[in-house]
This record gives sequence, structure tokens and C-alpha cells, in this order.
Amino acid sequence: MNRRQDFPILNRKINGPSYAKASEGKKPLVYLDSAATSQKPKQVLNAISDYYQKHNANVHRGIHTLSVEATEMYEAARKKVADFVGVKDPAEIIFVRNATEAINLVAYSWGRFNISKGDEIVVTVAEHHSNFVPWQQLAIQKQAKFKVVPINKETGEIDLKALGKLLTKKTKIVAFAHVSNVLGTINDVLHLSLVVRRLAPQAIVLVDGAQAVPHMPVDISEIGCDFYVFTGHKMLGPTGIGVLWGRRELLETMTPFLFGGEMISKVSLEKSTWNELPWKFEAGTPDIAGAIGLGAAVDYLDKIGMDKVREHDVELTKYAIEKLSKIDGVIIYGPKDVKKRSGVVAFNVGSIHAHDVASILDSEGIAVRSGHHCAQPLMDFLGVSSVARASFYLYNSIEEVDRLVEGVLKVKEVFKI
Ligand code: C6P
Repeated sequence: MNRRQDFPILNRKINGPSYAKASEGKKPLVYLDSAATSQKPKQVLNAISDYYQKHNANVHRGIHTLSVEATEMYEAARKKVADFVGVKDPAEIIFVRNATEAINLVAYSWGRFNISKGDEIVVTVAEHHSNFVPWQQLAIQKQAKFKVVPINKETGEIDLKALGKLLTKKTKIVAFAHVSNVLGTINDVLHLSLVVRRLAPQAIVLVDGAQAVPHMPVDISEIGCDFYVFTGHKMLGPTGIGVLWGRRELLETMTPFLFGGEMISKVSLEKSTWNELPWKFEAGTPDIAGAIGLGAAVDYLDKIGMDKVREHDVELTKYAIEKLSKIDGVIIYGPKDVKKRSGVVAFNVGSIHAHDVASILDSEGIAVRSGHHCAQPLMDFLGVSSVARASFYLYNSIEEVDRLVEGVLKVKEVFKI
């Protein structure tokens, strides 16, 4: 897969001698932080620029030509996104700012009206804070029970037995990630949804797909969940645009999260009624350029094929794990079987702090993330304060994994371990 020419930023050279300008530095950038945010291809950048240069106007408001064009482009993006994740009804696709906002929307619009004292909310210990804190806070506000499912430390998988025991007649919400942003574990979300349906049929199931949709074929209609969220900036799209999918029956009963322009049907002095889906949940001027950029990202990914994107991730991950695990002192987290993990490799080098690892790698031109990865409960569970994480995408190469491996050897040399 050779797509590098589409990503201008990958031509950057960084961290050369101190007298050199950034652009004249000596180290070609090796970007291994796509799980935090992916880089954007020219096709996406051009789509955004084209929109602003030729079509910019507000949507669903004006009847003038530009407004009609902008509206058509915005709604066409929604349709593309719906098709991309197997959703037949584009009205079930709500544009929000990011995955975090999508989860908060459900916590407010569904949670506030359906959770009461004594109810139970179930999440896993491996969740990103975005799929943990909103539920924890809802539980605190409503005096509901907040239950956390452990994972198997060896395999990185959700402990199904423990989940079974935690589900009861009082369970109202079960939320889990499709793919862990730290361990890379691909959860069997279909099976998990079935378990919830069988043991707690009254509960709603929310799946956090922030790390799944960018990296593998996802068909939401096959998962059997009630809500599914993802975020544009991790899948070659711009920042500021994310997606909430919800079942129409549920979305229709829910009270909007934000009130104001565009989300109403009729406003009088006494009361207001709400617009149809999806606009009922899109108060105010939306991120029009963001949605159009996301639509272009979906076109780009579709053209390559998500099976190919997944294959490439597997190839790089397998190679990285093989090479890194041969280095004395390197500890790798997550499933051993690459078929069960996505393109993220979290690791530590002996007892060296992950920020030191990332900082030395950066001086070699290699960008990895380090720290708690917005998953502090998982860090506590694993008994570590932080990990370094290399995450791959379709523009990365085997040679770049070799650079990472050399970088890790350099870390060991600097720390003399
Ligand atoms: N994880 C990472 O480096 P937002 O920020 O709302 O676009 O995405 C939040 C989010 C939710 N769920 C999962 C599984 C995620 O990985 C993320 C974002 C990034 O791991 C940035 S913290």
C-alpha cells in the first residue's frame, strides 16, 4: 500500500541540528500516532478548501444557490458516512463534534430520562475516559450503581464470565469499546451485544467505535447494538466532526441534548417542538466543512477498501510485535494473536518512563504517544503508570517499523540498560 504521496505532512523532516530550520532537519518524520489522530490526505484537504472557496454558506436555512449547494454537500456526506458503516437510514446518523460528544449526548438525552436510583450502568475497565466518565457521572447524579467489568490481563479481552455476573434485571446501560485504544484488542461486539440482550434485555448497548471504524470494515447493522459512536479525525477526516448512530425508535423518543437554532420544528412563547431526525440533535450551525471533509475521507477509504486497510495494519503490527519482542526488556501489552488486535502496539522499555521513551524516539524523528492514553482505570488495572504506544495506519511502512525498532534500541543505549 503506497499512499504516502497523498499525505504532504509525511514529507516533513524534524529534529535536525539546532541551527537547521524545521523543514531542513535531518530526520524524516515517522508518524506512529494515528490512534490519537490520523494525518489527512490531499483529497480531504482539497475537499474542505473547495467547499470554502466555491460553496460556503449556511445549511438548511437559505434558499439561495450557495445555501442549497452547501446543504446538498452536507447531506451527501451524511449519506456517504451511513453507507460506509452499513446504516440504511441516513437520518440515524447524527453529526456531532467527536466520539466524546456522541457518548455525552446519549448520557444526557437517554440517560438523564431513563436512569433512576438503584439502576445499574456497566462499562469495562479498558474504556477510554470518554466512554467511562460520562457513565460514572450519570451514575453519581442518579444514585445508580456503576459496575466495571475486568479484562483478562493476559489476552486483553473482556472477561465474559465477569460480565455475565454483573448483568442483572437492573442493568440499564452497557457500554464498551469495539477496539481498545491502548491494548488494541478487537472485542467481539456482536457476541457482547448478544450476551447483554440475553441476560439484560432491558438494557441499551452503546459501542465506542472510535478505534474501529478507521481501521476495519464495520457494519453497524450486524452488531445488534443501540448506539454506535466514532470520530472523523482518526479516519483521515478533519477534527471537529464525529458521528453518533442510534436506532430510530430510541432517537425519536429522546429529548435533544442542545437547544437552539435548526433543531426545532415550531417555537411559540409557551413551548417548542423538535425537528425531525437527524436535525433534532444538530443544534446551531454544524461543522459543514468538517462533514464534507469526512465524506471525502470516506471516499478515500472506500477506494482503497477497508479489507486492505485492515490487512496492512495486521502486516505492520505483526512485524512490529515480532521485532520489538526480541528486544530484551521490552514489554508489550494486549492480545498475543495479531488477528485479535488492531494496529496499536503499547509497550514499555524496562522501567524507563514512557515519556522518556517517547522523547528519545521524537529526537529520532519518530512520533509515538506516551502516558495514560486517557485510560487511567486500565493503567491502574495493569499496574503501570504509563505506556508508550506506536499506532499504524495505511501510510506507514515496514521501513518505518524498522526505524521504531532502532529508536527503541537507542532508548536502551541512552539509559544503558
Ligand atoms: N483516543 C488516543 O490517543 P474524541 O477525542 O472524542 O475524538 O475520541 C475519544 C475516544 C473515544 N474512544 C476511544 C476508544 C478513543 O481512542 C478515543 C480517542 C485518542 O487514544 C485520543 S485521547
